[in-house]
Amino acid sequence: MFEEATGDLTNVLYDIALAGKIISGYVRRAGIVDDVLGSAEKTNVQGETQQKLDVIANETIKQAVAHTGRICVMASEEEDDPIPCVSNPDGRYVLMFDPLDGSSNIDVNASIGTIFSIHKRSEDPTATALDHTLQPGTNQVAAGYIIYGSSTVMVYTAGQGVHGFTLDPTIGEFRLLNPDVKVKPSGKYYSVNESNFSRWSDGYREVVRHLKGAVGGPANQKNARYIGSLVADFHRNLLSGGVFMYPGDTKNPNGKLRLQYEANPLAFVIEQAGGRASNGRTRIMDIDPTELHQRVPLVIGGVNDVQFVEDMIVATDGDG
Ligand code: P6P
Repeated sequence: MFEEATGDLTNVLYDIALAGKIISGYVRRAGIVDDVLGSAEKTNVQGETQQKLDVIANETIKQAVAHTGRICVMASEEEDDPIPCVSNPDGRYVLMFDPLDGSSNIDVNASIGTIFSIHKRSEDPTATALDHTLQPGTNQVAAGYIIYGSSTVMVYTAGQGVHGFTLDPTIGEFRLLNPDVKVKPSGKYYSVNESNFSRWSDGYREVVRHLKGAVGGPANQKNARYIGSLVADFHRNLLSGGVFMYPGDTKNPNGKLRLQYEANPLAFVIEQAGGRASNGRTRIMDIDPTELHQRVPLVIGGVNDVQFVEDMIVATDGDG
């Protein structure tokens, strides 16, 4: 199933796939069985209200990998600090994840997803649990996501292309139905929350004016699609072509999305699919992280679409 990965890494991906099957089961039963929908009445480190499925997904992934001996440290969007896997502090890999991205869409039955990023442990013998997680995206050995939509699909890369597996519920296995996925250099969609327009830089405003055909005529015009669930917006653009943006703005200069377990894993996937990911100026995977939950502006999609956005930002806002 994961022929490009080798050794323990293959098994880590199987561990994540198992967690994905379990989470998929909960998502599919949400609303039918009690204690799955609605708020968990708790707030996470991001200051966001946790949904019950956030907590279920987070615990499911932790339980799937904590005692395998393959992971030395885990880090989750739902956890304040990195979690050392005490069962085997010498585990070769580090797993960072957003257990259920887009959870505000759970109760309205819109697609949601799990995003994961895998690094090798730091070679520094004095590395702390946090040190193992603060590695740049270029150090990732594998990354991907599981989207719980009309079907459950796992998309991953281990550095040899991007491969899509669809969960076949009749056999309870992920089947390779979409090998070697490539993103169009320029696609038909643009995805951004335009309600933030008034807080954007002039550069992002000019980009969106072109993408909606308000200036520049039909040359750069695209269809607007924004689900408000990163994994769903990304997956559509990966398969159909397009560009997703979550800019920084006057209220949130670094935007909303997190570098280590949202932007970096999707950046690895899009680059392996022939696309590009930046913060509007700098390649996402080249950014040296300073905090586990740090946020980063994100422009991600086909290489020509992302280049168009970057060129417009520099031309309008200057070299920054
Ligand atoms: P906004 C979901 O909460 C999420 O983290 C991403 O999945 C999504 O792309 C983004 O936030 C949506 O944020 O501010 O547009 O509602």
